[in-house]
Amino acid sequence: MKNEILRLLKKQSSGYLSGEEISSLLGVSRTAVWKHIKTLKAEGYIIDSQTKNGYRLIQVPDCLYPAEVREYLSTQVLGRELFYLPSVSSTNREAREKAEEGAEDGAVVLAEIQTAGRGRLGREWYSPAQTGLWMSVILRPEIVPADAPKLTLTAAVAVAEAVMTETGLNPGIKWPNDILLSRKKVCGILTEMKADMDRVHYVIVGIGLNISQENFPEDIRDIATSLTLEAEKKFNRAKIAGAVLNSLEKYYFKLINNDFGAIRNEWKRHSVNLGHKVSVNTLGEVIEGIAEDIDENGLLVVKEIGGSIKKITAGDVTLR
Ligand code: BTX
Repeated sequence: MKNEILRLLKKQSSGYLSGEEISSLLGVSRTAVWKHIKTLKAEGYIIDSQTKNGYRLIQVPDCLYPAEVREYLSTQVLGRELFYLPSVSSTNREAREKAEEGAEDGAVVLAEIQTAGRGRLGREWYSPAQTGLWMSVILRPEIVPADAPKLTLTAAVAVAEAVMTETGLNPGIKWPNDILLSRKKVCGILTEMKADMDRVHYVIVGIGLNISQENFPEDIRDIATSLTLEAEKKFNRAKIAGAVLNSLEKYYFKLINNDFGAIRNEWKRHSVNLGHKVSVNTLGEVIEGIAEDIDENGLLVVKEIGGSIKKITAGDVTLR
């Protein structure tokens, strides 16, 4: 009911809507309308109430409330189930719990702040309040575990496309999981999965996108950036969340319909690695050479100085 009232107020935002009109349109009492308006105000919606004219929505809060994100969603599967948390340790951790409890394919966990946001290999992900998109998507694709890394590349392409359409900026992708603007990291992706040898139970795709930070802590100041810093303007975070999910669904459907080729082409278009000298730190080994390609399984193909070809599943790439 609260969301229905919000929808009416948004439709009528150029003028006032009386409590009586709302109550007859929705078939609830005026007291119920008043109570829901009170809740909306407590959630940060600025609503002017006048005894004579009724209610008028003045401003929507910069929050990732499901009702706000849904306004921008045109998906069939992603975001059917949306879990919103004002604060969480890590949306990936929360998503894992939800997946264990049976959350469906495409369920999404969103938070305003993460108190223990995670990067790969136990690294930290800085996730301050109401400035970024801290989101995890639960996917249940019918793929073999060896194909799961493709999902990281799929998500990277999806985020790059959404950033491009929403901001006009031109992001680059650094294999496997960084989205860069001005050579600085604007987004990281953490893909985790639960699988048997021959079957994936679920994959959690965690996306951390810096949207409106105006500065960063000293230790990452030189390597991190946000959409606001790059474009010098503010963005509606719920709109960005919707755009990322729309784009992720588009490419996820390509992946499960065996069209990784299309994703790979897009990935290559955004790549900042290919054709360049790289140094790749894989667990226990450093490989140096030219990043030649990503193969049909999403592995990075590096031609070493001596000419031998190495295919890399996971690692950290430094551009030389
Ligand atoms: P990564 O291991 O590739 O990158 C982590 C490194 O990035 C850190 O060691 C630090 O140097 C740098 N860093 C930390 N925070 C930021 C930031 N906000 N912006 C730019 N650089 C930063 C990347 O791991 C994967 C990150 C995934 C984050 C999402 S948020 C939603 C979901 N929940 C969760 O706990 N993690 C994912």
